[in-house]
Amino acid sequence: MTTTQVRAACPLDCPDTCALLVTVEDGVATAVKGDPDHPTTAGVLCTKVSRYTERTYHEDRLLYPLKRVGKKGEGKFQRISWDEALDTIAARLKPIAARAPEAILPYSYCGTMGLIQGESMSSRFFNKIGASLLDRTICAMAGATGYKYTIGSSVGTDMEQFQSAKLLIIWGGNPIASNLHFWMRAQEAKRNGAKLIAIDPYRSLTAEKCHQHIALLPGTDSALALGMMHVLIAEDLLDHDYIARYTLGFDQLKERAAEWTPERTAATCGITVAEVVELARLYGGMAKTGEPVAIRTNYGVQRVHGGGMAVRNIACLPALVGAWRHPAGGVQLSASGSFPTNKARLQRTDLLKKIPRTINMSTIGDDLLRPASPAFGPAVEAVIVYNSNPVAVAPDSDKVMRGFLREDLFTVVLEHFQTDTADYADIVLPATTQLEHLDAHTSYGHLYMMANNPAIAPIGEAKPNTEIFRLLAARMGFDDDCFKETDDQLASIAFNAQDARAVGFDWDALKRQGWQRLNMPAAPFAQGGFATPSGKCEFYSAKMAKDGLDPLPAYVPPYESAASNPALAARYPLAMISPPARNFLNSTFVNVKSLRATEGEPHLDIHPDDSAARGIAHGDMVRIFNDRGSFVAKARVTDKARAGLVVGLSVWWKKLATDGKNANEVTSQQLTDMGRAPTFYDTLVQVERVAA
Ligand SMILES: Nc1nc2c(c(=O)[nH]1)N[C@H]1C(S)=C(S)[C@@H](COP(=O)(O)OP(=O)(O)OC[C@H]3O[C@@H](n4cnc5c(=O)[nH]c(N)nc54)[C@H](O)[C@@H]3O)O[C@H]1N2
Ligand SMILES: Nc1nc2c(c(=O)[nH]1)N[C@H]1C(S)=C(S)[C@@H](COP(=O)(O)OP(=O)(O)OC[C@H]3O[C@@H](n4cnc5c(=O)[nH]c(N)nc54)[C@H](O)[C@@H]3O)O[C@H]1N2
Ligand SMILES: [Mo]
Repeated sequence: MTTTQVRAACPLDCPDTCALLVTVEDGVATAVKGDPDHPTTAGVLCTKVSRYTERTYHEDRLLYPLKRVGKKGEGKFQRISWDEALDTIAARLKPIAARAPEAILPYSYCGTMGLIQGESMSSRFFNKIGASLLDRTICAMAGATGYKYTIGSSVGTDMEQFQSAKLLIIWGGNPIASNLHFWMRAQEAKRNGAKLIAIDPYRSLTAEKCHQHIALLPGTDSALALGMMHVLIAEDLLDHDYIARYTLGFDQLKERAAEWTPERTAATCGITVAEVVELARLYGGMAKTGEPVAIRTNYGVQRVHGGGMAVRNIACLPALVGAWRHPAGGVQLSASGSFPTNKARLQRTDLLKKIPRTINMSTIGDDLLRPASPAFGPAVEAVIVYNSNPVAVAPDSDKVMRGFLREDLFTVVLEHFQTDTADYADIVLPATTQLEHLDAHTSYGHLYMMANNPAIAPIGEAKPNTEIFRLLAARMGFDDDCFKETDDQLASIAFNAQDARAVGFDWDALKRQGWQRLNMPAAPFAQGGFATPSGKCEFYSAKMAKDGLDPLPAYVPPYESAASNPALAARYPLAMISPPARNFLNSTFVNVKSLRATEGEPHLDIHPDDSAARGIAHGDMVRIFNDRGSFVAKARVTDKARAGLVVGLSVWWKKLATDGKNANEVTSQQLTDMGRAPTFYDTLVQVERVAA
């Protein structure tokens, strides 16, 4: 028997981007372990990825191209050859491409975060056609935009420093589930005497383990940050030197923050005055004595109307107290802006003859149903889905489903499994998993460039996304050289070796080593250097004013809450959030039996007061509904959900739920204040017991 160890990287949409060691015995991957030498992975993997071979060799893997023989959504398919699949697709796309190329739409997200199997050959293909561009907003765009206005780019506290913080505010994140290696460092900080505070409407696994949990109303984080600013300024818990040198607009901010008394803040957030005041005193007070105070904010705060503003306001706090002076101080939302990637070269944006229209992936429900019009352009006639499962994950799911049901829509899905979305495809193409293909990775949680070597041969007739788009390009008659580049050639230009941060990047070396740290300073903004127009942390943003936004930190209330929409709340009195379940990665892994067994079935966490008022007992099946739709789940009566809030951990495969539906039946297509992103956690519902 020959046994080898292959260096790989986790492809999942998670900040941790772990370095993997894959054991291969006689061509079969038998184990996936975390690389003990990689500083952030430290030999530890989450349960999901330690089961990655179970997913790769799953009996339901798609092994051959398929064509649909039943009705859309029914899930009846028949095996066909690659030739037939590619010919069918090219025959359908060619006339559309000649007549109205924007009627062709790619739909993809982060099933893999790889630079190569993500958007490289696929973008070249769609750019050559002149297809509609896809605005990839579904996850992080609100927060990224708010952060950018304030800090300049997605650069923040280095995750390798958090263990030295003395105060750690975990703001809108559940790292035990979704950022495990940060949590390991948070625990180290705790052992070293740090205080941990969670700000989250739900007592998540993480909030449960922090010293303090502030359970504010969803969508009110921007108000809490303003209230903290009020106290920091009123009690002079400020770093005047840092403010004078490295920030812009303090005087205007002071006026704005004056409006946010602790009383007003507490009333808006649904918490106590003491919680507001003590949080600010602790944060400012510790910073004043030179202790590192850090904020790990995450995407949970920005899936609401004011999501951009929430992140912006939070991102102002470290500059007020000078927390950036310390490597373990500051704030991290995402590290993605640290990486000098060569996206334009990988994606060949120069192939575009003109700039096509852009379709927002977060409103795919409406846009698939939209007829041609001068404002919209042609109706969507063909959609090619890869690295994503929109029928399960996109908001306002009934509309998404109705869009994909359109008889005149030609749908191709590249997948590992027959997902909810694949059920609506005309042609399904089997794609390789991370163990079967090559890739290069950035991270949004740490600062290492990563390489993924293929460990095993493709299973069945599966092919990498890149190869599928190469073959499609040939069928379409595209003979540009860029469609002949191999995955290795693509990976060799993934990072810009001329950039000081990636100096010495060499693909062959990276493949051998698995990972290489970027050259980044330990404390990125100790001496300012923000990538904003002024080079400062912008409390006042002229760019925001130009973009039609309030140039100062402000409070943008939720679309759907008791305070902002009492008429709606009279009918649908409960706020619903649907954050990630620990054993799934969005909708990935829901079909892996051992992981689904741990999550059990779709649940709804509901406070005892709210369940009692509705005659709901623990374990009852309940229907969660609003004007957009409904889904069924099993009630868990628990005070983990504050009164007035219900929580349905997500994202379930619809077809694995008893009613064939999931939480996105009730979420809306309303967009955030910045970044045109979805508002999954800005949803009012009513809940009722389902008759047995
Ligand atoms: N196990 C697992 N890991 C994942 C994922 C997964 O599905 N499963 N998904 C990955 C992806 S794509 C992403 S984007 C990240 C997401 O990462 P995060 O956004 O950090 O997601 P969670 O860790 O679930 O944390 C969200 C938390 O925000 C809380 N929350 C909801 N609304 C509000 C609010 O208005 N204010 C505040 N303060 N908190 C709120 C929720 O209760 C939840 O505990 O995780 C990634 N990692
Ligand atoms: N209600 C609710 N909805 C949500 C969220 C929420 O918190 N609540 N979170 C939102 C967030 S943060 C995000 S990021 C989105 C995520 O939405 P998606 O990006 O759609 O993520 P997944 O559901 O994991 O689906 C990814 C799919 O890509 C496939 N895939 C993986 N690797 C490859 C590959 O190499 N090739 C091909 N062809 N396919 C591959 C997987 O099999 C999987 O089916 O969901 C959003 N939806
Ligand atoms: Mo995400």
